[in-house]
Amino acid sequence: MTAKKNICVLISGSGSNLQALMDACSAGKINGQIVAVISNKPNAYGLERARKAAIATHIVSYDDYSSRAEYDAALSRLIIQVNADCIVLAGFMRILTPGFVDRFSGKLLNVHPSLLPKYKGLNTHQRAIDNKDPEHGVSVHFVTAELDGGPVIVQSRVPVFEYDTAEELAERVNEQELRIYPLVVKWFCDGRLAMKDNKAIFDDEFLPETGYASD
Ligand code: NHR
Ligand code: GAR
Repeated sequence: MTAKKNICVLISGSGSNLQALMDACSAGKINGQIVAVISNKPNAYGLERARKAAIATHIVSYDDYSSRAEYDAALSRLIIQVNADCIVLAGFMRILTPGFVDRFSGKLLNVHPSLLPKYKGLNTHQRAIDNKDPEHGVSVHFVTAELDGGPVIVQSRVPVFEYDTAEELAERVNEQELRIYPLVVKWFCDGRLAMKDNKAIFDDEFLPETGYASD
């Protein structure tokens, strides 16, 4: 068994994905430890969750920096300081600069609430409803400079029902997030995942564009 990987989680909100990761780490399901939780929002509920688990928390607020480059430089310093092997975006709402993304390339993961390449960006649930999509879902992907455009590792699908509200659909998607994100982080910490030529590699094989076939 190799040494535990150091995981740094970036959040902006409630932190349900963070909670699932903390639970999986403390249950020994992931060969890693969460060494820091960073939020851009001082009152994110996820910070409370981390404090309860005695995990170090940091707030890096936009308001304290005059440019995206300076903001990302502060974020980089923290990540280097905690010696992170893996940087997990879990509901983090701030677009990262290409410089930042390049520096940590292959170590940055994100959970995005859509079946990428559909619905990059925000308001994904409402867009799926408005388009009358029969299904929707979630993607875990490597982060690259192209927003929500990095290679997909795993997707999970949910049905969209006729009278769904965006909130109901988000809830259904979130249940899937809490299942697949810890699994992907486990794979990463086991050294089974990598990124090369803008493609995801799992157990030394390139994954298809929709990621690992989990259906
Ligand atoms: N950064 C890069 N370079 N590449 C990605 O793929 C990224 C990223 C940063 C965050 C998460 C993403 C999502 O899963 C993510 C992926 C925020 C926005 C956004 O528009 C878009 C996508 C994502 C996160 N943010 C606004 C901004 O100006 C702020 C919105 C707000 O504060 O509410 O940064 O969906
Ligand atoms: C998750 O549903 C995640 O997919 C989404 O925010 C939620 C965070 O929930 N991410 C984005 O919209 C990124 N732009 P959480 O804070 O409870 O983990």
